[in-house]
Amino acid sequence: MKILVINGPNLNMLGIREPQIYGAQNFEALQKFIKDSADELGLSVSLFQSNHEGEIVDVIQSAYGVYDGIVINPAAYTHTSVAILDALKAVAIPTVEVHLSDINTREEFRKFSYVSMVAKKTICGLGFEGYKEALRYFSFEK
Ligand code: CA2
Repeated sequence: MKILVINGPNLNMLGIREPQIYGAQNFEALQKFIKDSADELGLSVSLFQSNHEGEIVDVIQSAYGVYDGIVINPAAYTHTSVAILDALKAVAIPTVEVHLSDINTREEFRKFSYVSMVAKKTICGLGFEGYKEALRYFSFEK
């Protein structure tokens, strides 16, 4: 199974501020955690991060016919991006949404997610572990 993991804006800044919300580890540590988790679960994984909505749309489009699943943390675009929702609908690749924090217990504006409208599953508030949980959705190893 080939899985594309997409991280949205500012996740590359992890670890520098707000450790009480997002944890103290940096983005490099997150990427290593995702790769190690994929190895353990017998999945092939590609990692992509961008701060730009259009680049995220482009990478979702180019996943068509190439990847079996998408794991996405759209970060702030979660709450605003019809374009990302439409791209996920267009490619119809099974998608699991992840958030490090529990978006349902934070500010009102974070409670709504466009991506949830298409995601098979949404995992919130588990920190790095949430990405492993999302990968598990695609794994036979479980
Ligand atoms: O909890 C999550 O994973 C989020 O997707 C993270 C986003 C936020 O906009 C979403 O509402 C929930 C933020 C990404 C990282 O933001 C940083 C903030 C301060 C320092 C470093 C990163």
